[in-house]
Amino acid sequence: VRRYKIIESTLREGEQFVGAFFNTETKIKIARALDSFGVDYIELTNPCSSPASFEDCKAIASLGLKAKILTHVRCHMDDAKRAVEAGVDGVDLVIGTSSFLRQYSHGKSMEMITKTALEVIAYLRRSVGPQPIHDWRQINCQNVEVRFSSEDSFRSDLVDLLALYKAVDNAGVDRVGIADTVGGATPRMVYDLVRTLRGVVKCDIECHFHNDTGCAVANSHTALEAGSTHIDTSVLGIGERNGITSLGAFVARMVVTAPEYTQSKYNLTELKALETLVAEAVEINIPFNNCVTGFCAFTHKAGIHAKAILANPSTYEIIDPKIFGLTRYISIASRITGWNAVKSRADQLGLTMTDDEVKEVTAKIKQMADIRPLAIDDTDSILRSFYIKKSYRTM
Ligand code: HCA
Ligand code: CU
Repeated sequence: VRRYKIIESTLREGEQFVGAFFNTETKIKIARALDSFGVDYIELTNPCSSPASFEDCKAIASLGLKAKILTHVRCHMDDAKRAVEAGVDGVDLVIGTSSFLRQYSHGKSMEMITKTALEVIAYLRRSVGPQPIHDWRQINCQNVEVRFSSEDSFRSDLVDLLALYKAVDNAGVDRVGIADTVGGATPRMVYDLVRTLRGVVKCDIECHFHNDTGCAVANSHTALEAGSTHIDTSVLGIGERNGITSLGAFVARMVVTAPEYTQSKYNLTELKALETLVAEAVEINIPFNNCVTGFCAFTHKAGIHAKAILANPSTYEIIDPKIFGLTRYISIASRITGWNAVKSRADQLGLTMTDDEVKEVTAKIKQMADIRPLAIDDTDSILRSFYIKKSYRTM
Protein backbone atom coordinates (compact mmCIF):
# COMPACT_ATOMS: atom_id res chain seq x y z
CA VAL A 1 0.00 0.00 0.00
CA ARG A 2 2.82 2.30 0.88
CA ARG A 3 4.60 2.80 -2.40
CA TYR A 4 1.77 3.04 -4.89
CA LYS A 5 2.07 4.90 -8.20
CA ILE A 6 -0.50 7.07 -9.93
CA ILE A 7 -1.32 6.66 -13.60
CA GLU A 8 -3.15 9.87 -14.35
CA SER A 9 -5.66 9.45 -17.14
CA THR A 10 -7.38 12.84 -17.36
CA LEU A 11 -5.96 13.18 -20.87
CA ARG A 12 -7.27 9.73 -21.90
CA GLU A 13 -10.18 8.44 -19.78
CA GLY A 14 -10.97 12.10 -18.99
CA GLU A 15 -11.28 12.87 -22.68
CA GLN A 16 -14.08 10.28 -22.71
CA PHE A 17 -16.10 12.53 -20.36
CA VAL A 18 -19.05 13.81 -22.36
CA GLY A 19 -18.16 17.47 -21.80
CA ALA A 20 -14.46 17.20 -22.55
CA PHE A 21 -12.86 18.93 -25.46
CA PHE A 22 -9.16 19.56 -24.99
CA ASN A 23 -7.26 21.52 -27.60
CA THR A 24 -3.49 21.18 -27.79
CA GLU A 25 -2.82 24.16 -25.56
CA THR A 26 -5.20 22.92 -22.87
CA LYS A 27 -3.74 19.42 -23.00
CA ILE A 28 -0.25 20.80 -22.52
CA LYS A 29 -1.40 22.99 -19.63
CA ILE A 30 -3.06 20.01 -17.94
CA ALA A 31 -0.04 17.77 -18.58
CA ARG A 32 2.28 20.35 -17.01
CA ALA A 33 -0.01 20.79 -14.00
CA LEU A 34 -0.21 17.02 -13.48
CA ASP A 35 3.55 16.77 -13.77
CA SER A 36 4.03 19.54 -11.25
CA PHE A 37 1.58 17.81 -8.89
CA GLY A 38 3.90 14.83 -9.14
CA VAL A 39 1.92 12.05 -10.79
CA ASP A 40 4.11 9.17 -11.92
CA TYR A 41 2.51 8.64 -15.33
CA ILE A 42 0.36 10.67 -17.67
CA GLU A 43 -1.81 8.60 -19.99
CA LEU A 44 -2.87 10.06 -23.33
CA THR A 45 -5.60 9.23 -25.82
CA ASN A 46 -4.81 6.72 -28.55
CA PRO A 47 -2.83 8.54 -31.28
CA CYS A 48 -4.89 6.59 -33.83
CA SER A 49 -8.07 8.35 -32.69
CA SER A 50 -7.49 11.39 -34.92
CA PRO A 51 -4.66 13.33 -36.56
CA ALA A 52 -4.66 15.87 -33.72
CA SER A 53 -4.50 13.08 -31.14
CA PHE A 54 -1.30 11.88 -32.77
CA GLU A 55 0.24 15.36 -32.93
CA ASP A 56 -0.74 16.15 -29.32
CA CYS A 57 0.71 12.86 -28.14
CA LYS A 58 3.98 13.66 -29.88
CA ALA A 59 4.02 17.19 -28.49
CA ILE A 60 3.43 16.08 -24.87
CA ALA A 61 5.93 13.23 -25.16
CA SER A 62 8.58 15.75 -26.16
CA LEU A 63 7.95 18.26 -23.34
CA GLY A 64 10.58 16.62 -21.17
CA LEU A 65 8.27 16.17 -18.19
CA LYS A 66 9.31 14.15 -15.14
CA ALA A 67 6.20 12.00 -15.43
CA LYS A 68 6.37 9.15 -17.90
CA ILE A 69 4.13 9.61 -20.89
CA LEU A 70 1.89 6.71 -21.82
CA THR A 71 -0.62 6.21 -24.52
CA HIS A 72 -3.57 3.87 -24.34
CA VAL A 73 -4.19 1.78 -27.42
CA ARG A 74 -6.07 -1.26 -28.63
CA CYS A 75 -4.03 -4.42 -28.49
CA HIS A 76 -3.30 -4.31 -32.19
CA MET A 77 -0.10 -4.04 -34.17
CA ASP A 78 -1.13 -0.89 -36.08
CA ASP A 79 -1.94 0.93 -32.86
CA ALA A 80 1.24 -0.20 -31.14
CA LYS A 81 3.32 1.02 -34.07
CA ARG A 82 1.64 4.42 -34.10
CA ALA A 83 2.14 4.72 -30.32
CA VAL A 84 5.86 4.14 -30.64
CA GLU A 85 6.03 6.62 -33.52
CA ALA A 86 4.53 9.23 -31.22
CA GLY A 87 7.58 8.92 -28.97
CA VAL A 88 5.89 7.87 -25.73
CA ASP A 89 7.65 6.23 -22.78
CA GLY A 90 5.10 3.47 -22.50
CA VAL A 91 2.22 1.79 -24.22
CA ASP A 92 -0.90 0.66 -22.41
CA LEU A 93 -2.45 -2.16 -24.41
CA VAL A 94 -6.07 -3.02 -23.79
CA ILE A 95 -8.52 -5.59 -25.08
CA GLY A 96 -11.95 -6.69 -23.89
CA THR A 97 -12.10 -10.16 -22.40
CA SER A 98 -15.62 -10.47 -21.00
CA SER A 99 -18.13 -12.48 -23.00
CA PHE A 100 -20.03 -9.21 -23.54
CA LEU A 101 -17.09 -7.56 -25.22
CA ARG A 102 -16.02 -10.65 -27.09
CA GLN A 103 -19.55 -11.06 -28.45
CA TYR A 104 -20.74 -7.51 -28.95
CA SER A 105 -17.51 -5.59 -29.49
CA HIS A 106 -14.50 -7.13 -31.21
CA GLY A 107 -15.74 -10.71 -31.71
CA LYS A 108 -12.42 -12.38 -30.86
CA SER A 109 -11.93 -15.67 -29.04
CA MET A 110 -9.55 -15.95 -26.08
CA GLU A 111 -7.11 -17.81 -28.33
CA MET A 112 -7.09 -14.97 -30.83
CA ILE A 113 -6.71 -12.43 -28.04
CA THR A 114 -3.71 -14.27 -26.60
CA LYS A 115 -2.10 -14.68 -30.00
CA THR A 116 -2.45 -11.00 -30.89
CA ALA A 117 -1.32 -9.91 -27.44
CA LEU A 118 1.86 -11.95 -27.68
CA GLU A 119 2.60 -10.58 -31.16
CA VAL A 120 2.14 -7.00 -30.11
CA ILE A 121 4.16 -7.45 -26.93
CA ALA A 122 6.93 -9.17 -28.85
CA TYR A 123 7.03 -6.24 -31.25
CA LEU A 124 7.14 -3.72 -28.41
CA ARG A 125 9.81 -5.77 -26.67
CA ARG A 126 11.89 -5.81 -29.88
CA SER A 127 12.14 -9.56 -29.82
CA VAL A 128 11.19 -11.38 -33.00
CA GLY A 129 7.44 -11.85 -33.16
CA PRO A 130 5.81 -14.75 -34.91
CA GLN A 131 5.47 -12.67 -38.06
CA PRO A 132 8.21 -10.06 -38.20
CA ILE A 133 7.20 -7.24 -40.47
CA HIS A 134 9.96 -5.17 -41.90
CA ASP A 135 8.65 -1.64 -41.30
CA TRP A 136 7.60 -2.14 -37.72
CA ARG A 137 10.99 -3.35 -36.70
CA GLN A 138 12.73 -0.21 -37.88
CA ILE A 139 11.22 1.82 -35.12
CA ASN A 140 13.19 1.88 -31.94
CA CYS A 141 11.10 0.76 -29.03
CA GLN A 142 13.84 -0.54 -26.83
CA ASN A 143 12.90 1.38 -23.71
CA VAL A 144 9.17 1.48 -24.10
CA GLU A 145 7.26 0.26 -21.07
CA VAL A 146 4.53 -2.21 -21.88
CA ARG A 147 1.33 -2.75 -20.00
CA PHE A 148 -1.32 -5.27 -20.95
CA SER A 149 -4.84 -4.90 -19.62
CA SER A 150 -8.17 -6.57 -20.08
CA GLU A 151 -11.32 -4.52 -20.33
CA ASP A 152 -14.22 -5.66 -18.15
CA SER A 153 -11.94 -7.96 -16.15
CA PHE A 154 -14.49 -8.62 -13.42
CA ARG A 155 -16.99 -10.14 -15.84
CA SER A 156 -14.37 -12.23 -17.63
CA ASP A 157 -13.80 -15.92 -17.07
CA LEU A 158 -11.25 -16.16 -14.26
CA VAL A 159 -9.41 -19.18 -15.61
CA ASP A 160 -9.11 -17.66 -19.10
CA LEU A 161 -8.05 -14.35 -17.64
CA LEU A 162 -5.30 -15.80 -15.46
CA ALA A 163 -3.98 -17.88 -18.35
CA LEU A 164 -3.82 -14.78 -20.52
CA TYR A 165 -2.04 -12.76 -17.84
CA LYS A 166 0.43 -15.52 -17.21
CA ALA A 167 1.25 -15.62 -20.92
CA VAL A 168 1.78 -11.86 -21.21
CA ASP A 169 3.80 -11.82 -18.00
CA ASN A 170 6.10 -14.47 -19.44
CA ALA A 171 6.32 -12.42 -22.61
CA GLY A 172 7.89 -9.65 -20.53
CA VAL A 173 5.31 -6.92 -19.92
CA ASP A 174 6.12 -4.40 -17.20
CA ARG A 175 2.57 -4.37 -15.87
CA VAL A 176 -0.73 -6.06 -16.26
CA GLY A 177 -3.90 -4.12 -15.63
CA ILE A 178 -7.35 -5.03 -14.51
CA ALA A 179 -10.31 -2.81 -15.20
CA ASP A 180 -13.76 -2.56 -13.69
CA THR A 181 -15.07 -1.11 -16.90
CA VAL A 182 -18.72 -1.03 -15.82
CA GLY A 183 -18.13 0.01 -12.22
CA GLY A 184 -19.87 -2.96 -10.67
CA ALA A 185 -17.08 -4.48 -8.57
CA THR A 186 -17.16 -4.43 -4.78
CA PRO A 187 -14.04 -4.09 -2.63
CA ARG A 188 -14.26 -7.77 -1.75
CA MET A 189 -14.32 -8.79 -5.42
CA VAL A 190 -11.35 -6.53 -6.02
CA TYR A 191 -9.40 -8.00 -3.14
CA ASP A 192 -10.00 -11.55 -4.34
CA LEU A 193 -9.08 -10.90 -7.97
CA VAL A 194 -5.96 -8.84 -7.26
CA ARG A 195 -4.80 -11.28 -4.61
CA THR A 196 -5.20 -14.21 -7.00
CA LEU A 197 -3.47 -12.35 -9.82
CA ARG A 198 -0.64 -11.40 -7.44
CA GLY A 199 0.07 -15.11 -7.10
CA VAL A 200 0.13 -15.64 -10.86
CA VAL A 201 2.25 -12.82 -12.34
CA LYS A 202 5.65 -11.41 -11.38
CA CYS A 203 5.11 -7.97 -12.92
CA ASP A 204 3.39 -4.91 -11.44
CA ILE A 205 -0.39 -4.74 -11.26
CA GLU A 206 -2.36 -1.69 -12.32
CA CYS A 207 -6.03 -1.16 -11.48
CA HIS A 208 -8.70 0.93 -13.14
CA PHE A 209 -12.07 1.47 -11.48
CA HIS A 210 -15.21 3.07 -12.80
CA ASN A 211 -17.47 4.78 -10.31
CA ASP A 212 -20.98 3.78 -11.40
CA THR A 213 -21.79 2.38 -7.96
CA GLY A 214 -19.63 4.83 -6.00
CA CYS A 215 -16.92 2.30 -5.14
CA ALA A 216 -14.01 3.59 -7.22
CA VAL A 217 -11.88 5.02 -4.40
CA ALA A 218 -12.62 2.16 -2.00
CA ASN A 219 -11.81 -0.33 -4.73
CA SER A 220 -8.52 1.46 -5.48
CA HIS A 221 -7.52 1.29 -1.84
CA THR A 222 -8.48 -2.36 -1.56
CA ALA A 223 -6.52 -3.15 -4.73
CA LEU A 224 -3.40 -1.72 -3.08
CA GLU A 225 -4.04 -3.77 0.04
CA ALA A 226 -4.23 -6.87 -2.14
CA GLY A 227 -0.92 -6.20 -3.88
CA SER A 228 -1.66 -3.84 -6.75
CA THR A 229 1.06 -1.23 -7.42
CA HIS A 230 -0.47 1.32 -9.81
CA ILE A 231 -3.84 3.10 -9.67
CA ASP A 232 -5.54 4.93 -12.53
CA THR A 233 -7.11 8.28 -11.73
CA SER A 234 -8.48 11.35 -13.45
CA VAL A 235 -8.89 14.86 -12.11
CA LEU A 236 -12.35 15.15 -10.52
CA GLY A 237 -12.89 11.57 -11.68
CA ILE A 238 -13.97 12.61 -15.17
CA GLY A 239 -14.34 9.84 -17.73
CA GLU A 240 -16.80 7.70 -19.62
CA ARG A 241 -20.29 7.97 -18.00
CA ASN A 242 -19.79 9.19 -14.39
CA GLY A 243 -16.06 8.48 -14.55
CA ILE A 244 -13.36 6.73 -12.54
CA THR A 245 -11.33 7.12 -9.34
CA SER A 246 -10.88 10.82 -8.70
CA LEU A 247 -7.28 11.92 -8.22
CA GLY A 248 -8.23 14.25 -5.35
CA ALA A 249 -10.39 11.71 -3.54
CA PHE A 250 -7.72 9.07 -3.99
CA VAL A 251 -4.93 11.21 -2.53
CA ALA A 252 -7.30 12.20 0.29
CA ARG A 253 -7.69 8.50 1.01
CA MET A 254 -3.97 7.85 0.71
CA VAL A 255 -2.83 10.81 2.78
CA VAL A 256 -4.64 9.09 5.64
CA THR A 257 -3.42 5.56 4.83
CA ALA A 258 0.16 6.41 3.88
CA PRO A 259 0.80 9.98 5.08
CA GLU A 260 4.59 10.17 4.71
CA TYR A 261 4.78 8.69 1.25
CA THR A 262 1.79 10.64 -0.06
CA GLN A 263 2.92 13.97 1.32
CA SER A 264 6.52 13.64 0.21
CA LYS A 265 5.66 12.38 -3.26
CA TYR A 266 2.79 14.63 -4.35
CA ASN A 267 2.48 18.39 -4.20
CA LEU A 268 -0.84 18.32 -2.44
CA THR A 269 -1.14 22.10 -2.16
CA GLU A 270 -1.53 22.17 -5.94
CA LEU A 271 -4.64 19.98 -5.94
CA LYS A 272 -7.17 22.80 -5.85
CA ALA A 273 -5.57 24.69 -8.74
CA LEU A 274 -5.27 21.49 -10.75
CA GLU A 275 -8.95 20.68 -10.21
CA THR A 276 -9.96 24.23 -11.02
CA LEU A 277 -7.96 24.09 -14.25
CA VAL A 278 -9.66 20.88 -15.37
CA ALA A 279 -13.12 21.97 -14.15
CA GLU A 280 -12.83 25.11 -16.27
CA ALA A 281 -11.53 23.19 -19.27
CA VAL A 282 -14.56 20.89 -19.28
CA GLU A 283 -17.01 23.52 -18.02
CA ILE A 284 -18.12 21.93 -14.78
CA ASN A 285 -18.01 23.05 -11.15
CA ILE A 286 -16.08 21.32 -8.43
CA PRO A 287 -18.84 19.32 -6.67
CA PHE A 288 -19.96 20.83 -3.34
CA ASN A 289 -19.15 17.64 -1.47
CA ASN A 290 -15.89 16.86 -3.24
CA CYS A 291 -13.19 15.39 -1.01
CA VAL A 292 -10.81 18.14 0.18
CA THR A 293 -11.84 20.83 -2.31
CA GLY A 294 -15.64 20.82 -2.10
CA PHE A 295 -16.66 24.21 -0.67
CA CYS A 296 -17.81 22.67 2.60
CA ALA A 297 -15.09 19.99 2.94
CA PHE A 298 -13.61 21.71 6.00
CA THR A 299 -16.70 23.56 7.27
CA HIS A 300 -17.95 22.72 10.73
CA LYS A 301 -21.43 23.67 11.82
CA ALA A 302 -22.90 21.96 14.89
CA GLY A 303 -22.04 23.74 18.13
CA ILE A 304 -20.70 20.54 19.69
CA HIS A 305 -18.38 20.01 16.72
CA ALA A 306 -17.26 23.62 16.61
CA LYS A 307 -16.33 23.63 20.29
CA ALA A 308 -14.15 20.53 19.90
CA ILE A 309 -12.62 21.74 16.65
CA LEU A 310 -11.57 24.96 18.37
CA ALA A 311 -9.95 22.95 21.16
CA ASN A 312 -8.33 20.35 18.88
CA PRO A 313 -9.16 20.10 15.16
CA SER A 314 -8.33 16.39 15.00
CA THR A 315 -11.43 15.70 17.07
CA TYR A 316 -13.57 16.09 13.97
CA GLU A 317 -11.08 16.18 11.08
CA ILE A 318 -9.28 13.19 9.61
CA ILE A 319 -7.29 15.45 7.27
CA ASP A 320 -5.63 18.72 8.24
CA PRO A 321 -6.66 21.19 5.51
CA LYS A 322 -3.21 22.81 5.78
CA ILE A 323 -1.72 19.77 4.04
CA PHE A 324 -3.63 20.86 0.95
CA GLY A 325 -2.96 24.56 1.52
CA LEU A 326 -6.55 25.10 2.64
CA THR A 327 -8.23 26.40 5.80
CA ARG A 328 -11.09 25.19 7.93
CA TYR A 329 -14.20 27.23 8.50
CA ILE A 330 -16.67 27.26 11.34
CA SER A 331 -20.20 28.24 10.42
CA ILE A 332 -22.21 30.03 13.11
CA ALA A 333 -25.16 30.94 10.91
CA SER A 334 -27.61 28.36 12.21
CA ARG A 335 -29.83 27.35 15.11
CA ILE A 336 -27.47 24.47 15.90
CA THR A 337 -24.46 26.70 16.52
CA GLY A 338 -22.96 27.09 20.00
CA TRP A 339 -21.44 29.89 22.00
CA ASN A 340 -17.84 28.69 21.65
CA ALA A 341 -18.10 29.03 17.89
CA VAL A 342 -19.77 32.42 18.18
CA LYS A 343 -17.03 33.58 20.55
CA SER A 344 -14.38 32.57 18.06
CA ARG A 345 -16.14 34.50 15.28
CA ALA A 346 -16.46 37.55 17.56
CA ASP A 347 -12.73 37.34 18.24
CA GLN A 348 -12.03 37.17 14.50
CA LEU A 349 -14.10 40.32 14.04
CA GLY A 350 -12.23 42.03 16.88
CA LEU A 351 -15.35 42.34 19.07
CA THR A 352 -14.37 41.85 22.70
CA MET A 353 -17.14 40.29 24.78
CA THR A 354 -17.51 38.42 28.04
CA ASP A 355 -18.74 34.83 27.99
CA ASP A 356 -22.14 35.93 29.25
CA GLU A 357 -22.43 38.46 26.47
CA VAL A 358 -21.46 35.85 23.89
CA LYS A 359 -24.12 33.51 25.31
CA GLU A 360 -26.69 36.31 25.05
CA VAL A 361 -25.87 37.06 21.41
CA THR A 362 -25.79 33.32 20.62
CA ALA A 363 -29.39 33.14 21.85
CA LYS A 364 -30.27 36.00 19.48
CA ILE A 365 -28.64 34.20 16.55
CA LYS A 366 -30.59 31.02 17.35
CA GLN A 367 -33.84 33.00 17.63
CA MET A 368 -33.27 34.55 14.23
CA ALA A 369 -32.17 31.24 12.69
CA ASP A 370 -35.46 29.67 13.79
CA ILE A 371 -37.27 32.20 11.62
CA ARG A 372 -35.21 32.15 8.42
CA PRO A 373 -32.00 30.83 6.92
CA LEU A 374 -29.04 33.00 7.84
CA ALA A 375 -26.00 33.96 5.83
CA ILE A 376 -22.62 34.71 7.35
CA ASP A 377 -23.25 38.42 6.77
CA ASP A 378 -26.42 38.19 8.86
CA THR A 379 -24.67 36.69 11.86
CA ASP A 380 -21.80 39.16 11.53
CA SER A 381 -24.24 42.06 11.64
CA ILE A 382 -26.11 40.56 14.61
CA LEU A 383 -22.73 40.33 16.36
CA ARG A 384 -21.75 43.90 15.40
CA SER A 385 -25.03 45.54 16.42
CA PHE A 386 -25.07 43.60 19.70
CA TYR A 387 -21.53 44.83 20.32
CA ILE A 388 -22.44 48.47 19.61
CA LYS A 389 -25.54 48.31 21.86
CA LYS A 390 -23.64 46.74 24.71
CA SER A 391 -20.91 49.38 24.33
CA TYR A 392 -23.60 52.07 24.81
CA ARG A 393 -24.95 50.21 27.82
CA THR A 394 -21.57 50.20 29.49
CA MET A 395 -20.74 53.81 28.61
C1 HCA B 1 -12.83 1.77 -21.87
C2 HCA B 1 -11.46 1.25 -21.60
C3 HCA B 1 -11.01 1.35 -20.20
C4 HCA B 1 -9.62 0.75 -20.17
C5 HCA B 1 -8.99 0.53 -18.86
C6 HCA B 1 -7.60 0.01 -18.90
C7 HCA B 1 -11.93 0.56 -19.25
O1 HCA B 1 -13.77 1.01 -21.73
O2 HCA B 1 -12.97 2.92 -22.27
O3 HCA B 1 -6.91 0.19 -19.89
O4 HCA B 1 -7.16 -0.56 -17.90
O5 HCA B 1 -12.55 1.16 -18.38
O6 HCA B 1 -12.04 -0.65 -19.44
O7 HCA B 1 -11.00 2.68 -19.78
CU1 CU C 1 -12.17 3.25 -18.17
